[in-house]
Amino acid sequence: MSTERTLSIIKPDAVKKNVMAQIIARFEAAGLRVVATKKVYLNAQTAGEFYAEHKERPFFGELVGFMISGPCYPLVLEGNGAILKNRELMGATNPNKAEAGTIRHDFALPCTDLSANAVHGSDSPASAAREIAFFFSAHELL
Ligand code: FUP
Repeated sequence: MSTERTLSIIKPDAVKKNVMAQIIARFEAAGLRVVATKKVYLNAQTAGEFYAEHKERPFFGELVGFMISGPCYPLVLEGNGAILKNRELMGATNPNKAEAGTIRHDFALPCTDLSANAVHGSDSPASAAREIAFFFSAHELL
């Protein structure tokens, strides 16, 4: 496994629950380093652009509405095999199906709105590159 960078987002539900530090502690305990972060208020345009791949899906409107319901914190994580490691730490998309000990199980339950699943994580090297560049400029990543 090589050193990789991936994008995580601490989503508005986790920010509201005040569990950001606990989530970041999970990344650090797993050997991932926070290279950059910032507070972001997405709007309908930027949230729609970020999730453009889901534009035709029935949940798109709900997902965008949720992502603009409060601030979120995108994070660039770096470490050995960071993309897969982050996905494992997150757990299944649906928190009701996520294994105990994963972020989504531990911080997104009870969950009725699937969009409110605590974190986002890039799912491939191509997504990671696109998503990191979506939020961060080169000089923020030095
Ligand atoms: P994930 O990579 O696990 O975040 O999941 P996806 O990229 O498939 O989905 C992006 C977001 O859309 C998820 F965080 C939650 C939301 N979603 C729904 O609301 N309903 C669905 O059926 C699937 C995803």
